[in-house]
Amino acid sequence: MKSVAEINIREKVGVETARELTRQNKPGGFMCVSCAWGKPAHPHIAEFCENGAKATAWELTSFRTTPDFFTQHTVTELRNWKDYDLEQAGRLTHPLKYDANSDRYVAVSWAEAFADIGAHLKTYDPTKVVFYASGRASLETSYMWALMARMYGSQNLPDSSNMCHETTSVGLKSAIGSPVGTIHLSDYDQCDAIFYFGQNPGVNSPRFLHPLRACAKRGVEIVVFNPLKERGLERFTDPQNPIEMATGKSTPIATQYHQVKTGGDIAALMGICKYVIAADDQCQRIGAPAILDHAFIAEHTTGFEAFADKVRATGWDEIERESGLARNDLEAAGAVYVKSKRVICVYGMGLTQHVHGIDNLHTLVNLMLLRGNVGKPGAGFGPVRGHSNVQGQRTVGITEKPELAPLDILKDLYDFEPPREKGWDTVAACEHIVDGTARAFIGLGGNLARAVPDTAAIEPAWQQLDLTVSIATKLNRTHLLPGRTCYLLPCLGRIETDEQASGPQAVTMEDSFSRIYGSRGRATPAAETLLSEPAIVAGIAKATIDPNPKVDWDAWVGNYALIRDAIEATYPDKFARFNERMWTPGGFWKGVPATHRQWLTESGRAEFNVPTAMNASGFVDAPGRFRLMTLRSNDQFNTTIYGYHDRFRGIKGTRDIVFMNRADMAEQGLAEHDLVDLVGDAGGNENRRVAKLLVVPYDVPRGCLGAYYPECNILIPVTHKAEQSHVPAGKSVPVRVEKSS
Ligand SMILES: Nc1nc2c(c(=O)[nH]1)N[C@H]1C(S)=C(S)[C@@H](COP(=O)(O)OP(=O)(O)OC[C@H]3O[C@@H](n4cnc5c(=O)[nH]c(N)nc54)[C@H](O)[C@@H]3O)O[C@H]1N2
Ligand SMILES: Nc1nc2c(c(=O)[nH]1)N[C@H]1C(S)=C(S)[C@@H](COP(=O)(O)OP(=O)(O)OC[C@H]3O[C@@H](n4cnc5c(=O)[nH]c(N)nc54)[C@H](O)[C@@H]3O)O[C@H]1N2
Ligand SMILES: [Mo]
Repeated sequence: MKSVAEINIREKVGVETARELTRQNKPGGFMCVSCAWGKPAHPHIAEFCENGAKATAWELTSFRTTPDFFTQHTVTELRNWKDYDLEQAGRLTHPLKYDANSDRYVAVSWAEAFADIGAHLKTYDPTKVVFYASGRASLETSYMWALMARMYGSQNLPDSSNMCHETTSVGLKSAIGSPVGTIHLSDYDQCDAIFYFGQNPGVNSPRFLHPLRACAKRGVEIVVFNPLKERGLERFTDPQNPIEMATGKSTPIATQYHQVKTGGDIAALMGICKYVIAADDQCQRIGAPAILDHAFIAEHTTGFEAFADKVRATGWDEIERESGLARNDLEAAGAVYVKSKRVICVYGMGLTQHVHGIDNLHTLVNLMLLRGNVGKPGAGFGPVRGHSNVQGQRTVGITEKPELAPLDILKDLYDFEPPREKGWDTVAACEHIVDGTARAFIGLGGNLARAVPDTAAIEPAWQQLDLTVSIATKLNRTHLLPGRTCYLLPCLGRIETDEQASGPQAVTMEDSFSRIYGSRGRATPAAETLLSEPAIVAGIAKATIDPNPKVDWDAWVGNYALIRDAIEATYPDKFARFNERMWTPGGFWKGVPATHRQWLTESGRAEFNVPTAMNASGFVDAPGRFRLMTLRSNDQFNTTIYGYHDRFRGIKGTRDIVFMNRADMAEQGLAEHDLVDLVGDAGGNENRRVAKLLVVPYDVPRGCLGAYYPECNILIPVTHKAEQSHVPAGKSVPVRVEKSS
């Protein structure tokens, strides 16, 4: 509460914000612009969390970044500002063009901006243009975005998912045939156990703490695997419960907390599986009831024998070494798994952002398949998604993978020839920006140049692009890397009234549970000069693509219900009666086949996979080489820095820190509050360095370090990415620690 009050005062928000908070995540209200956690049909009186309230205040701030701001500050000067200060300047108000002579952004008219962007785009090979989306824009905008790119001739449609849960999209798809989570919010009312890997709910999805607390009170076993003791997983004081707040009482959450080594989850999971399979072997020998669900395995899966053989052949010494956990502890986790009838597994970036992230997921799937823990109530996969509509953007066609888009339907509906070749994902886009093949970058939200790895190589290359266009609400570092021609186009936020020809508009999005709902903004727009995201996309599209009688961009902008009709026509199975169902309390479900044990895999069955590695980090340990996890503080939303505290981890007033085990500190000759540099240690000519971080002794496993994203992105080679999914491997980056000079 205190933290929310602080930001409300700092942002000088008015009564309007207080009013909007009462509508946050409620049927008929607006859906939070922060994370993608589910919106219950029967919400709490205040169905928002600390960080959701911060996100609302951040959007409804009374500060403005006007053209006058840019007469006072050159772009070169602004490049020395911190991420925090850039966004703190407030909401962007006018369309802007970069003027190289004065090194400033100057106001232009919307018409001029669209015409010039279109004129440029027409001169490029479309396959050399990047259309990035950051996961927040609505389904309506996202559908138009993907259609625009394809009509123009580009399948380069990376989105933030490429840095995030793409490992889920690839790993779950190959193993169970559905690329997304399989549970409903209501499954948390029915599970007996939760296995919880590498996700930080207290910070990144705080409304999850309510169902977690309810589970804890019900006696559900919550078994956590995380190198750090995250406060939200240890205990929860409910800010909406007056007794808990007044007495400081809290509910313990985790029943077991295993501080796995960063990148050690494959080994930990193998250990649990080893216990479970050994217990089943033993039951078979003595004729006791089986522990594995052999009927499920026989009917629904393939590859069990090979996996079981691998598990039996893997020794406890290897498992202990690679996971950093003791056999006893893993057996205790295995015992919970064995006695639980309905298990949910939850995970986040701690599993996806590793070189062997796919093996992380596959081994997790293996564990769940052993006892048929998918496709029944109270059991299944609960990946916690990031941006509020990141999953939905993929659902409506923002993807670089041609096989995931209904290209033939688009061709029929709109009478054009969609590109068929694979486009660039985020890492490929970065590589092509660095090697000079990319000509232009068009960004729908986000702060890509700051969110990606290898920022020192990216930044100069970015400015060599022929055209850079960003659609944004606030100024960020990506905007300060202008290409030869550069536009910054300010848009309405989701919480604001969006008035169009047919009246005020609503939009839709999809959450982590594949549920889709409407969202209506009512706050006064930050400036009268702003356009909505659909209007900006239409403006660029009309200036770039030859008129097509089948696509009436203006009609769509005038009435978003028509865009939803188009989405329904393109995806009739998922979006039947879209306009009618969008106001269903709790959302309508798009359908996930694995939930009904329908496996859309190559074999038509759920697949056991033998992991290809035991260490997910993708590099070998060596003396002095650490595994760095890049982390989010409690005071940030990705590259948006709300402040310099990380309350739950005891950090105040700075982000320039590194968490380190005391024994490692001693070995490195370091004392508390020494300053150190982190230096890339991926081999070769390493000159990646982050200087002068304060060493904070912390309860992390030996050999592991924690420090903040995005400041540490400079340390991650662009080639250090997950196999297959290409998610940058930000959770185990090889680094050395040097005393600062
Ligand atoms: N307030 C707020 N909310 C957010 C965001 C935000 O920045 N701020 N970001 C949004 C986005 S886009 C996303 S994707 C999500 C991200 O939410 P999370 O998935 O929670 O992501 P992180 O905070 O990066 O890291 C998650 C956890 O992984 C643990 N971890 C690191 N390495 C390993 C490992 O090898 N094994 C295991 N088991 N654990 C490990 C870390 O200790 C940390 O607790 O949150 C979304 N919500
Ligand atoms: N090292 C490391 N790197 C990481 C991660 C990590 O854990 N470690 N996490 C990765 C993950 S999971 C993700 S999702 C990416 C995030 O990467 P991005 O999604 O690219 O970055 P954000 O910081 O979320 O984008 C913030 C900007 O979005 C704009 N914005 C905000 N609201 C709106 C809106 O309504 N409309 C529009 N058009 N713009 C808006 C604002 O201008 C703001 O400055 O970073 C990835 N990078
Ligand atoms: Mo994300």
